Order: sequence, then C-alpha cells, then structure tokens
Amino acid sequence: MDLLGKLQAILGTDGVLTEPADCAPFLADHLGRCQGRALGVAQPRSVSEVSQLLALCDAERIGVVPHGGNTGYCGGAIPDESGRQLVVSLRRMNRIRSVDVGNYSLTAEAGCVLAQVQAAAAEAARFFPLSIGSQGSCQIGGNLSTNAGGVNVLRYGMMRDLVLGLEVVLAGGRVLDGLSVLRKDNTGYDLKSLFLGAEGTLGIITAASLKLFPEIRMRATALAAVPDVRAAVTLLTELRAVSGDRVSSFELIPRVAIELTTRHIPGVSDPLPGAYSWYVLCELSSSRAAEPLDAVLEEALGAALEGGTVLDAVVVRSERERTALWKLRESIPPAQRHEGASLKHDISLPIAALADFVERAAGWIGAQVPDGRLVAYGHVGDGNLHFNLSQLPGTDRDRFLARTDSVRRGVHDLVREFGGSFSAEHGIGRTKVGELERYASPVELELMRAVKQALDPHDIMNPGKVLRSR
Ligand code: 2HG
Ligand code: ZN
Repeated sequence: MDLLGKLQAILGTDGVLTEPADCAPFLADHLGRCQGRALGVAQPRSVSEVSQLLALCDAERIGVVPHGGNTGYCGGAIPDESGRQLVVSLRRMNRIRSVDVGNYSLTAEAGCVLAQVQAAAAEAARFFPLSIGSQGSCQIGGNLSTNAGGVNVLRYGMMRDLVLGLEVVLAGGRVLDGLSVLRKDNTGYDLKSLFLGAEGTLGIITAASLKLFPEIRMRATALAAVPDVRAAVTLLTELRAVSGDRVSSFELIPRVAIELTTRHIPGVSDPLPGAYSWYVLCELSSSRAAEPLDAVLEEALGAALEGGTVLDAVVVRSERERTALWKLRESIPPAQRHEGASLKHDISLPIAALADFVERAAGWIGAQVPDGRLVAYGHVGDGNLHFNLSQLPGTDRDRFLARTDSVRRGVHDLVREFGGSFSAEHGIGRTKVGELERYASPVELELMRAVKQALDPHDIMNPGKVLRSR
C-alpha cells in the first residue's frame, strides 16, 4: 500500500487533504513570510488516530508538522520546501471534554479555538484568562505549544502557568496520558513542562486540563498619556500598590500606533484631545462586583497627574468605550500591515531596564533605518515589547526588508546587553532558529538537543523548528 493508502486506512478517505487548493491554507503563514510544500494535510479525529499516525510516520521517517489556527509569528506551523513532510491539523479534535466547576478546571482538546475555551469557562461562571488578539481563530494546541502570552500575563501568567495536565502523543505513537487536574503533584520530573513551548518538536499535544479562575465581575479601564517609558513603569508600580494588585493589563502604546490605527482601521478614533509620545492602556479587574475600581483608578491617575507621571487620561464610562480602547490596542498589528512591510522583534527585558533600552535602541534605529519608523508597543507590565519597525510610506519595500537580518542583529545584541530575551512570547519556529543558536548558552543548547534526541530519535517531529535538523 502506498503512503496515502496507509494514511487513509487510519484517518478515513476524508481525513487526508491532498488537493492543492485544500492544502494551500496550511502551507503559508498569515504574515506572508513563510511558505512550504507538503505530502498532504492529515486531519485526525481522536488521540488514537494521532497515535497510529505518528507510529506510521516514525516508521516511514516522514516529518510531521502540527498545525493549529495558523496565527503564529515564527513559521512554526508551516512545512519546509521539500514536499516530504505531512501537516497534521488538530482542528477536528475540538471538544471541551469536561468542566469541573469546583476544581476550577476544564479539559479541552487541542483543536478548540481559544474563544471557545473562554466561552465554556464563562458558561460555568468561571474565567479562563489567556487573551490574545487572535483568540477567535488560534487553537489551544498552538497556545500550549508556543506558550502563548497576551494581555493578561501580568496577573495570571503565560499559558505554561495555566496548565494542570497534558495528553501528548509521542513520535512512534506512545500516548503520555497526563491529564491530571491536581494542583499538587511532586512525582519526579515535570514532564508536561517539556511540551509547553516546544512547538510540536517533541510530540503532539492532543488535550490539556487548564486552570480556571473566578469570573470577572468588575473592571475599570483607562488610557493614560505618559511622558516616557520610565513614567509608564512608575505608573504601573504605583497602580499595583494602591489597587491591592488588581492590575490585570498594562499595555504600552506609542503615538505612532494611534496614528496608524486611526488612519487604517475603520471605527478607531483618538481617545484624547491632545497628542502625546506615549500612552498606557491599563485595566483593573476583580471577581467582586462591589469593588470600587473606577474610584481607585481615578484617584491613582489623579495623583499621577499631579506628580507629572501622567499628562492626561480618560477612564471609560461604558462597555462600548472599553471595547473601543481595546480595539485600538488590538488593531496595532493589522494597522502596521496596512502601512507596508515591518520588521518585528518580540523582546523582553527586566522591567527596570526598559526605559534605558528603548532610548538606546530608538537612537540606533533612527541612525540605521532612515526609511523605517519605530512602532514599539506591547505588554510593558511583563517587560515584553513588540519592538517593531514600519516601513515609511513611499519607501522601497525590498530595500527596507533587505535590512531584516542586520537590524535584528543590532536589536537582539542590545537586548542581550540589557539582560533580556530575543523571544518573549512568539517562540522560535523556523525564523529564529539561528537566533537561539546565537543567544542560548552551550549548556542550554546541549540539553535541548539531548531532550530532542531522547524523545524524537528519528527527527520526525516538526523537523527544523526550534533546533536545526540533524
Ligand atoms: C500583540 O501583542 C501580538 O499584538 C502581535 O503579540 C505583535 O504583531 C506583533 O508584532
Ligand atoms: Zn503580544
């Protein structure tokens, strides 16, 4: 039997896509930066089918590329150019298996869309805190495999912090059945941790038990103009203290992002009458409906206005105004796309070093990239900036993009000098393999390669992602 026949015997005839038009959406990323070819797209329906699939691919030495909602930034879900790899879409494994209200937990299959998990939690009067711009299409398997971050990390942590247990299929087909819902379980190595952020290079996550929290019953949201990044950090420190640590989001927005979103995204308007260099979108939240968060926020912003940490601010008065502020924030990436090409750097720094870093790096960018402008924004509460550059209107796209590597080197070297990371929340995928080799220590790389060799000796699991293929 040929390979297609064997795959169909496991997955059924409709379980494997081979028509070019059907496969096309799985072979290119949403940024238009990564493109590949594949034998086809497998669409398993159960953990047993994934297990049989990985046994077959291991025996036949077929590289397997797990694929979720295709919203990643580093090409981790796109096959290489060889045409010898098989994409495995988890989209048919999209059941919420159970919700345990008393244990504040839920078990979801990898193909569940993040918004579906949030909705299942809300139906049970619980809260699942992972929140990212792509939540209407990204899948839990991808969130787990990239250790996704987003806008609530400050309070609840990244995806890794939200996991109680995992079900994973290993190369060769063995199933690691670790769907524990225990909060305490000190029984040897933390195996699940290996697969979180591994981008499918060690196995395919098929389901996860996730932590839930009390539902949010009160929120206060504001946009505050601040003189500089240092003031933004000071404001966060103060807000955390005076609010009893109720700050759940704290996002930095530069003036240029307000200009780009109001220009390119219908329905986005400038929230403040004046123009300022920097803004923060901050949100306090609580599960206590009676908590006076608006008053706390207004008082804190008032004091900051007097002290000069804040220059102007607006506290939202309705859900509609809140949605408008968040729309502005979430529209920055699409607005950057409308503006032309961009160079992206997903970096994190010790929060105390952020202001000095931005000053040094902005100076360097100004001198090195006259045809680009800095659009540095993001999760400043986590020390995570999307230190992006947008091509200036009217400049040559190819010439701008030709600088990708040299600008990346300059920015990432500076990040290292300041004690930061060149990949905060978007992972390594295939586009940052060289960066990992440059910035990880020899011991770290040796351990990563040893883990890969132990779990995937034939290098069939997402080959060439995170680590270079052997
Ligand atoms: C965000 O925070 C995303 O909006 C995307 O992580 C960042 O486009 C980007 O660089
Ligand atoms: Zn982000």
